[in-house]
Amino acid sequence: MDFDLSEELVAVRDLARDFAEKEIAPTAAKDDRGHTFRKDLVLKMGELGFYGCVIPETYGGNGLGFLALTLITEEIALVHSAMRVFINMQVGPALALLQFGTEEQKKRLIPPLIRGEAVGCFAITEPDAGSDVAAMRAAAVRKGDGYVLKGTKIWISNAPVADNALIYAYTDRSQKHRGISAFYADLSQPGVSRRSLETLGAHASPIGELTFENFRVPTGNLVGKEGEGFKICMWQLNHTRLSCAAGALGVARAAREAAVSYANQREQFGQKIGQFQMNQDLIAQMVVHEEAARLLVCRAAWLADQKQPNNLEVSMAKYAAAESAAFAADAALRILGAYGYSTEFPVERYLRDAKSYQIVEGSSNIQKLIIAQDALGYRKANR
Ligand code: GRA
Repeated sequence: MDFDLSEELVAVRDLARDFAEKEIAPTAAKDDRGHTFRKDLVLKMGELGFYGCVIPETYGGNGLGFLALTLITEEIALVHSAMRVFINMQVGPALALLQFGTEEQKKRLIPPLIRGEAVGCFAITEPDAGSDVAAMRAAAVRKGDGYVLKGTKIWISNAPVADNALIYAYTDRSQKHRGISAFYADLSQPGVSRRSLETLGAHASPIGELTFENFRVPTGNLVGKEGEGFKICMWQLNHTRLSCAAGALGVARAAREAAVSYANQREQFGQKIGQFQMNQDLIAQMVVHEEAARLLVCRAAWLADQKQPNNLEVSMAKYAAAESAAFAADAALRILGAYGYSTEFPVERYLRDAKSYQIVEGSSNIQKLIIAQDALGYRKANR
């Protein structure tokens, strides 16, 4: 076992760190307050090859791998968590196309995603279908050389700004989850309406609703076969969950660093507040939860790079990292007191952003369900 990163991975991590410090940090607070969509940063991350890590060179990627992608995601989220969401919105659809698309689709659709030119998103969740994906109601009916889609998707990251979307909809409801299909759609076509939504955190990551009414998707944009949508969705989520876990690590680290720095400066009752054991208790827990989560993220990413099944490991990593981010941000706020609660410091943003990780890409409860059912022998997570 080797815990050292290769020179190549260190270089990738340092590139992402440098980019985040120079290009994201200076306006992070302003972008958060202004709910600003930074298309320029989406493009720059594309130029730097961040979305191409898990895509082969043939389709515009660089093939550096999943470990590289998690290192990049952590560095971006450390500085501004909302900015790492763009990674998943570009990489999630690109990966689904890479795994399930035709050669023609891969050549046509992956490179613009990887360059950041076509802003992507994926549309799974509906008003009555969150954790229970198969409860979705969106339906696609075959008509001539295309499909006509109808339905509403909600809480879709990038919905207000995306050029394209990977949409999941039923083509045959009688087949239950085996009747769901996946479509890669051009959102500039008629039949789409969008509504922006506001959330507690991740303000610079636009989110909203997509409603489809008489929305045509050509047959050439069906991804995989009819009825393969649920499988594609689960496969895709397994990969975007991993990047999401790495994002949570970034927030956990940001909160821990802010807490340690403050505890080493702030004096009360004649000594640095780091000297108080109640604060040491919080800091010790932050350090251990974050480091344990990082090892789980690294193992899950390493397995992906070895092309080994890793659903169980991804669920463990996502659960541990999301909880560690939420714990660390809450603890940092306690340590910083009024300064933590103040909008003049970033800790309140860390707390708002951290909470998202317990919900998105499969809630903490869904990850626990996957882990426990595997442990109990009810349902194998790695299949
Ligand atoms: O029997 P079968 O051949 O039909 O196959 C079953 C199973 O083997 C079928 O699906 C297959 N399957 C999988 N195949 C490959 C299940 N899981 C996988 C997998 N990982 N890989 C049905 O299986 P089932 O277990 O009976 O399904 P279920 O009980 O309906 O659902 C399982 C589960 C609850 C885990 C699933 O629905 C789930 O993961 N729900 C969470 C949904 C979720 O994560 N939503 C995320 C929304 S997108 C988002 O949050 C964007 C955020 C962006 C960002 O911030 O990054």
